[in-house]
Amino acid sequence: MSEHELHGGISRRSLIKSSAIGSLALAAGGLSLPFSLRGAAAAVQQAAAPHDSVVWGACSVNCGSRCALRLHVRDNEVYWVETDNTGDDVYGDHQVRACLRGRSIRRRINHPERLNYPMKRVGKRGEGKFERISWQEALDTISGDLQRIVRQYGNEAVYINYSSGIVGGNITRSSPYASLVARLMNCYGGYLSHYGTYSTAQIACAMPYTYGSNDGNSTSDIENSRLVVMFGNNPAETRMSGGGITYFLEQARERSNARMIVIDPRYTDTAAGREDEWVPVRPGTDAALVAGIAWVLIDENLVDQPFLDKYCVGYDEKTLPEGAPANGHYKAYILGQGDDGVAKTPAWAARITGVPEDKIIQLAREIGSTKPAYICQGWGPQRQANGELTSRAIAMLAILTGNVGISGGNSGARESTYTITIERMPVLENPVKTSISCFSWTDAIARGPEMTKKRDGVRGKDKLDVPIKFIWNYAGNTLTNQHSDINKTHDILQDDSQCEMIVVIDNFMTSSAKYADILLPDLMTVEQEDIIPNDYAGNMGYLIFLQPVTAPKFERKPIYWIMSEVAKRLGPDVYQKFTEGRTQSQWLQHLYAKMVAKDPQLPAYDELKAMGIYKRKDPNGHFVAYKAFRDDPVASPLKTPSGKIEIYSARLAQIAASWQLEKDETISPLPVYASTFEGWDDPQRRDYPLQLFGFHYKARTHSSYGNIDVLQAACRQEVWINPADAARRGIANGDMVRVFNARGELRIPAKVTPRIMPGVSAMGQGAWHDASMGGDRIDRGACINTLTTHRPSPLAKGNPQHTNLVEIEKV
Ligand SMILES: Nc1nc2c(c(=O)[nH]1)N[C@H]1C(S)=C(S)[C@@H](COP(=O)(O)OP(=O)(O)OC[C@H]3O[C@@H](n4cnc5c(=O)[nH]c(N)nc54)[C@H](O)[C@@H]3O)O[C@H]1N2
Ligand SMILES: Nc1nc2c(c(=O)[nH]1)N[C@H]1C(S)=C(S)[C@@H](COP(=O)(O)OP(=O)(O)OC[C@H]3O[C@@H](n4cnc5c(=O)[nH]c(N)nc54)[C@H](O)[C@@H]3O)O[C@H]1N2
Ligand code: SF4
Ligand SMILES: [Mo]
Repeated sequence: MSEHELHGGISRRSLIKSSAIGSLALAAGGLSLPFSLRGAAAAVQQAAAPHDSVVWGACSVNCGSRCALRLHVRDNEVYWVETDNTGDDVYGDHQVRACLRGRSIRRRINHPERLNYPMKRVGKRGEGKFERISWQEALDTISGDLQRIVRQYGNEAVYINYSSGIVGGNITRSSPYASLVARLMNCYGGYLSHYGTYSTAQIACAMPYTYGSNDGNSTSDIENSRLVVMFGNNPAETRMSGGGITYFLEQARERSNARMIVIDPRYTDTAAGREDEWVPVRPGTDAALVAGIAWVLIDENLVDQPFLDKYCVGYDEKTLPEGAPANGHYKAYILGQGDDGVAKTPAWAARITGVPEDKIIQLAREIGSTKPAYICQGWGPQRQANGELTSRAIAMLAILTGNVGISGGNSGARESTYTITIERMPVLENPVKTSISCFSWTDAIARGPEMTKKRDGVRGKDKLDVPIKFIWNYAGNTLTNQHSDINKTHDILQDDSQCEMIVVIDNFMTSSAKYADILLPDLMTVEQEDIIPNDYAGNMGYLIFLQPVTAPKFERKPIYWIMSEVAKRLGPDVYQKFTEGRTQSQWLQHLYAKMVAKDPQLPAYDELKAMGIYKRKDPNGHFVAYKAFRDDPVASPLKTPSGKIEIYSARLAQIAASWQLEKDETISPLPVYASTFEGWDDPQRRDYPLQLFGFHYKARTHSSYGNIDVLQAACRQEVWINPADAARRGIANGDMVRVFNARGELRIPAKVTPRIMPGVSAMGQGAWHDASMGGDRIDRGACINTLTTHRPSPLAKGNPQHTNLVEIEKV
């Protein structure tokens, strides 16, 4: 069920005034009737009860949105959930309405499988056998082991694993380098940190070589566009909040009448009848498509030559930097006058991408002649093994056509957003300067001291000195479920002579939690006081003031308390430095006071508390990326070494020449197309003929909400396969199939559909891994990371989790 289906049949006006029944029907949209009727009757009864209260909360999982919730509470229980009811229907002052997941949050809060007590592991690590212990014992064990490991191996042996369970506000926040765990470790000598994220490793690393940063125009600016071109971008599913992105796409397009072209191996929910054209492309080949389009743009004189001359480096000979080879410019690469001597004609591109030659020519003519054009990419294309090259290549379309830095145009990156000031709990400085890529921590356990700067991307040092011995895992499921190659990860983690201590702090017994030595039950964000800002929301920013929805239950504790208690055990100076003598609530007031000092327009603390949500429209209209540079490139240069757009990057040339790479890995100063391991042309396709990737799915936010029965029923876990591929294998829609490669096997029903191109398969990522690890290891939960690789991408050393080859057979 897409958000649009969810809102189907109920006008926006009636929603604002809706009673509990109205929004119940809305939340239950797509579910069976008896369920919603029963629920509605109960809601009416309870709504009349005199001692109910409505508490403001927010859904703070990492979906790139952030939604306001109004939680109805009675007898210390959440029994009903509504969403924002303030504001208008007009974008810029709209209601920030929760999606199907946020509306089901009471099922998470009250889930029978929530963690209630501290526990310690009793079986082998990963077996999931635990015994209840006291907080005293849990905290003593953690601090004792931490002290021992720091003494024995140094602070570099302590790692805070990537996690994104709470994209929170001032206090509750799980981002590893911004969380209270990081603050604690920085008070105690520091920790081995990481760079990059599982979300954007490749694009966030690569785009700055071109632009100095990775910015895009705000989606709301589409009202000034004539054409929208989306590469692997599916906001209808990945930005589901009423906060804005999808609606801006809708409303802004209504206003501007812009055509929309969706370039994606799947016919996405974002297309779903809204698109003017769907162009299916083989995963990992967008850069070849761009090169084919560029060839036509050059051949037919459709490039913006004055823009390229004035703002860019390396398009042709004229602006090629000193030291670059004479034929090293982009134009030579496209026309076949570069090193490879291959002209990137539409015929060449068609063979690689699967997009027909005449379609490539038609796309080039349309993109080259319709201005302004909002050319953007989601993060699917960059989550491939050659994603660094792909992300910069897609930006080339915006650059060649001069769409950068203007209203209605875009840089080729994903959307930017307007946000209001937020002052977060300061994490202090990490005394340890060494870092690894967020994806390479399993390597750092297994072969840490072998990892080097030039082969493995170690930063701050030429090589690691010690392996990881202690892991903090707070609000994350990337120990297993969300990290790659679960079977291999299991083998590394199960050996507790390697990593000696794993602390997991979560709300549920997740796949990762099963690998804890000490497992701690955290309060959820809605059970604590905090102020949370919007994530991606177009041109309206907002703050939500959450109040604890119920009193803490069982022995669940807030993270501030947990970390303060560990600090206490590490010494009075650590405790003092960590708390600065403030309680959680005093910290919140202190940080809010700083926000008001920076931004006097903000409401007073108590006023905000009463309002629940505070909204503000972007006073500048829309965000236009690199506008200052476009207006005056001399006064406002980019953050690249030349200050210009670097189509040819001398820094990348230097890295390419000095790093140790494998034969099938490419780093290039130009945004070229390069084939890669496990791509469409890998010889392994003989055994594993289907490309496979895991898209971000409406059923869950990664694994969060993955254990909610109504969501599982509404959005099933299934593998998409084209009818041609299915027929060849005797697979019918709904058949149970095995999906496998050399790394593992999972079981899942098939969705036979022309919505995916032949040769390619896909499933929602984030399903809960469910296998007998001591037995056959077949994953009946259908978590795609049973099949993905630990091998990182060449430049960012990031997660190429969308690059996989598999075979599918009927069970
Ligand atoms: N194959 C494949 N793998 C992927 C991806 C992919 O596309 N394909 N995507 C990657 C991306 S982009 C990301 S961002 C990562 C995300 O990976 P994770 O950051 O691991 O995200 P979640 O799976 O949502 O796990 C969040 C955890 O936080 C917990 N949590 C939620 N709220 C709270 C709270 O209030 N307190 C505490 N203590 N815990 C809480 C949840 O129970 C859950 O265990 O996955 C990556 N993995
Ligand atoms: N409902 C929901 N929303 C989410 C999340 C979630 O788990 N669930 N996760 C959130 C997070 S943390 C993140 S990082 C974002 C992720 O946002 P994205 O990374 O953009 O999401 P994906 O679904 O991985 O990829 C987007 C699209 O790229 C397509 N694609 C895959 N490979 C290629 C390729 O090689 N070329 C082209 N052209 N297209 C390709 C996929 O079919 C998909 O439609 O989403 C956020 N929003
Ligand atoms: S999952 Fe995301 S879009 Fe859905 S309610 Fe939560 S924050 Fe909003
Ligand atoms: Mo992400």
